[in-house]
This record gives sequence, structure tokens and C-alpha cells, in this order.
Amino acid sequence: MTRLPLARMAEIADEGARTGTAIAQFTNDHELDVPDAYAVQALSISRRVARGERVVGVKMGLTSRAKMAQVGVDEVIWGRLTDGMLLADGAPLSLGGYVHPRVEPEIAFLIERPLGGRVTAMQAMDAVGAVAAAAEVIDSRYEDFKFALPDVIADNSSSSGIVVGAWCDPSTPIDNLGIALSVDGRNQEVGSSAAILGDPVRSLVEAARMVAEAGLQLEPGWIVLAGGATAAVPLVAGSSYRVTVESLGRVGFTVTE
Ligand code: OOG
Ligand code: MG
Repeated sequence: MTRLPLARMAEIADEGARTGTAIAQFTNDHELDVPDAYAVQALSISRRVARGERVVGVKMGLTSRAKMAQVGVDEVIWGRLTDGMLLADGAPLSLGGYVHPRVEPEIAFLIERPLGGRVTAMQAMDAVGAVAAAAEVIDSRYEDFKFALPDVIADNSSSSGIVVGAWCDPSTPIDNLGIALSVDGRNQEVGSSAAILGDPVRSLVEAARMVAEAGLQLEPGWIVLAGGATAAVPLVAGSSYRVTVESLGRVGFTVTE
């Protein structure tokens, strides 16, 4: 095991994401603990910001059993979202620039008032201006989509693309909504928003707590993704993907090549 400077790891992770090129798992050859992994994540996002991107929110990850089981990591994680990751609903998606992308159904919160630290579910929802159905395109930069906990955190929790649907009234109950992810019109994954820590608002509570550990707060205008309620499915050229969330609506895209 050798030590690699955190800034060098950030450069490797950022370049992998920027160019859509697979990288080796850091923890195979290098020491990396969870706090350092979040530092690498912050440094790699600084590189994107230096290129002109803007942070637009955070995504929570591994907040459901289905997601934990799929990637073999069972800790809740978070990552940073930038405007460069935003994709328009219904727009074609090209596979160029991705390593091995997958899509998963998500619920998005739009933050209206600053939120950070230890908060109750009620305080968390008070800070929310709207909720929406969303689809997240995740793309681990690691070979074979294989990673340990510090690796995935350093890779910005596999963040790659986000499609957010129409914003809905924040008083819409979201604790037990039917969720479906369809491929070419056929349901491939189905579940409930209750799979997200029992209630997606708990994921928002965790987001407020975890970003505060990094000295941040959830800012007005930010998007918070609660985490996939089902396993993610690989993107295949020529197929159409749609996420439907009961009461909130649907979002989707077609993969071109
Ligand atoms: C890690 C990212 C997890 C989620 O919603 O659970 C995530 C991964 O699965 O590669 O985005
Ligand atoms: Mg996700």
C-alpha cells in the first residue's frame, strides 16, 4: 500500500469522469479512508468548478437495500451535483463520454430555505419548496463498476447525469409512492419510495447532517436526490428509459449511440 496525494487522486477521478475512461480502484493499491475520500471528492469537484461548472445540489446514495445489494457497499454516501450533469427531460442521451452508465429511479427535493446539521423530518420538509420524480444516470469510473466504500465516495458517488421532472407541491405525501423504471415500455424495476430509508425525507435529513460534516449546508435552489429506490439498469444504445413515480409524474430519455 502506498500513499497518493489527495489532489492527485482527485485529478485521476476527475479525468476519468471528464473523458469517460475507466480507472483502477484506489483502494487496490493506495491507502484511502472515508474522510480522505470525501476530501478527494471535494477536490475533484473544485476542478469542475474551475472549468466553469456550478454546484447545484447533492445526491444521496445507497439509501435502499436494493442499491446496497447491487454494489456490495452498505453505507449511506453522498456526492455533489453540478449543472454540467443536468440533462433535459425527453432529450436524447449519447453513450459517448460514459464508461458503463446505468439509470435508476430517484425522488428529487428542491431546497427553498437553507438546511444543515441535525434536523427533524419536519424541519427538513419545511425547507423544501418542491418535489419531483427524477432519473439518475450513474457511471462508476472504476473498472467493472467495482469499488469499496472510499473508492465510490472519491468518485463523487458515481454521479454522472440527472433528469428532473416537473416540480410538484411539497405537501404531496411521498413516503409510500409506487415507482417504476421501464425500458422500451416494459417495467424492469418496480418498488416504493418507502424503500428509501423507510421514507425519502429521512434521506434529506441525512443529507443535511452529512453535508454539515463537510462544513456545508443545503442551499436555496439546490436539488437533493434521495437515492435510488430500486437497483439501477445498464443503458443500451437504442433503448428508451422512463421513471414513473406515483403522484409526481414521469421522466425519461432515449439512448442514441
Ligand atoms: C453509487 C451511487 C449510489 C444511489 O442512488 O444509491 C446512488 C453507485 O451505485 O454506483 O446513486
Ligand atoms: Mg442515485
